[in-house]
Amino acid sequence: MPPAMQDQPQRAPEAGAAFDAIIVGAGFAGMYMLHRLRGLGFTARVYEAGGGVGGTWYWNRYPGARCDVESMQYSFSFSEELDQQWDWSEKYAPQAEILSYANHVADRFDLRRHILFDTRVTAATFDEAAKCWRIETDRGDNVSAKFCIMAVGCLSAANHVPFEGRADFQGPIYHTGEWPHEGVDFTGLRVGVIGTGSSAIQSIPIIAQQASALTVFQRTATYTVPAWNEKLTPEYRNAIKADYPALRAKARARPTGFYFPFNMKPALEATPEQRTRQYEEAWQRGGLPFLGAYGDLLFEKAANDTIAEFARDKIRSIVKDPTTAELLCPHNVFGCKRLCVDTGYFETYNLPHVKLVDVSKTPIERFTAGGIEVNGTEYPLDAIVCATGFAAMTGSFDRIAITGRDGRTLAEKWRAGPRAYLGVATAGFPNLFTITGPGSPSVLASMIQAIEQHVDWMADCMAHMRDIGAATIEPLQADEDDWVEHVNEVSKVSLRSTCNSWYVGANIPGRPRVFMPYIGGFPVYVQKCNEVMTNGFEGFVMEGGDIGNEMPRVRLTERWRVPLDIEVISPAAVAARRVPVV
Ligand code: N01
Repeated sequence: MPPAMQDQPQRAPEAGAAFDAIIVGAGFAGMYMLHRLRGLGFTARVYEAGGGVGGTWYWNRYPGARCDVESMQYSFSFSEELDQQWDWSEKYAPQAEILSYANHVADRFDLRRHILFDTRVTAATFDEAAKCWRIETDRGDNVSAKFCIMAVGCLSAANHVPFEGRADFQGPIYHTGEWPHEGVDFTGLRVGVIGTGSSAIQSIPIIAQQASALTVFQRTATYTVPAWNEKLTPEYRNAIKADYPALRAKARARPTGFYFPFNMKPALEATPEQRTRQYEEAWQRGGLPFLGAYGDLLFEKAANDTIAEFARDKIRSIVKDPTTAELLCPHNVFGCKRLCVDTGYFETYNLPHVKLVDVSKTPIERFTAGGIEVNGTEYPLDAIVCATGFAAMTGSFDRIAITGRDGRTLAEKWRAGPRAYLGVATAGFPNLFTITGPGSPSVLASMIQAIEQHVDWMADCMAHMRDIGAATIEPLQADEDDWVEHVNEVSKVSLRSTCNSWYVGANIPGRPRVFMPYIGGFPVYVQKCNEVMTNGFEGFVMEGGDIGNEMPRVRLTERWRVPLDIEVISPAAVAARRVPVV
């Protein structure tokens, strides 16, 4: 059972209350939405399944959890005072510090009194007669609101693989995304880790320091780049704070929504020696910006092959046992699955008590009372860590019974893959907003920037509806279809669409294969959202107001009107300029 659910404080269910908005989730998205709506004079209630704010950073407390976007950019940008007063201690902040930041934001902006914790929304139903959403929770709450805002996160629904014999295992089984709050001491234990994605790669080196034996079950080898994490000096922080808005503006003009230097030149025009030098320099800088070594890496397979081979050579040079090294060498497209960022991951396999088990051809057969069985061999274990990821992008929606017009459920509508206009709303579900929803840059941009841009746009939209007395807004089916088609088309220009990643839902059997985030680049997307708004919410239909007489007053969205840096990216498409989206 997830930790926060064990000890829920008693409270009477809330019945019959009516709000302007219900917000589902109190991660960074829910908190910022609440802040904006309160600022505009709307009433709002937030329901949060966890016992505190922070979302991803509340749940993912596994050893070594930290951000892979640099801390100075992985933070809210809406408050210059907050930017100036908060000090990040490391280049990549650890989970505990990011959670402290979330708590600081909640206190500083007086958010908590509008949030009900330890409460999971179970159903949201659109009432066509009253033109409002009726919301139910697992604590018996039954309330209504004009708007229902899903701030449920892109990577929040843990993937609990139904391994045979799971119940037989006598030791504890953990999932990295639902880590016990009191922490886990693996000292002297034989530990098994299933998976080699970002969560595994961060936790394996730390677990190996405690465990007496560590067995890693790998289905797909992973590319990972060293973080070279370090303490931030006051001089470094002050240099950024001296002109923080400039860094924020540069970040917004980038396809990723965060700033790092990248080289537009194609890898294929460089000599092998030049490439090696370039990759080595980029490797020494480390982190996700490694993918910015050349401009064509995610567009040309031959270019990608060169960086992939460089990365494999790195693995071979670090891992001493040649058989283990070869097993750790990925052979898929570099950066196709989300690139990982590590501290001492490959080095961990040089430790005598760490073993790698390949489950790519012979999958995990079953859990037994004393371990895990693969290909007829039992690996004895005292504890198992499932670093098996999430039902990405749509998994959190699946956990709520969402019913729109004519009794149609979102689950039915999204059965063959999610469909949403701009990733913010979906036809047939009036006044339902989806922060960083499928079809928006979301996980391909720096999440907090993507969240802020969505929230500002949605808050402006809601304020405009109030200005003109509109009762509902929802996308037109044709515009939604065009956008979904565009998201799909753009994804094809990137090699990213070619492998079995969670971006396409392929990490979980039975999910439809659809490239879910928008890969066209953050500024291109922002420009589209801005145009839609200034054209009077083009592609949406509003009901019940003095529609057409008053153009939207752009309030919060104004700060996202960053001129596109055409040296870096043109509105035509990322594909045309071959700009990396890491
Ligand atoms: O999950 P994943 P994650 N048998 O899906 C394996 C973000 N994040 O939690 O690749 C055996 O990447 C699966 O194998 P395969 C980040 O965006 C960020 O690690 O499907 N293995 C894979 O190796 C990241 O991408 C940060 O073949 C099985 C692993 O489990 C996203 O969250 C930190 C299996 C799952 O990897 C998700 O990362 C952490 C099975 N039946 C996470 N089923 C930072 O900011 C699955 N696997 C640094």
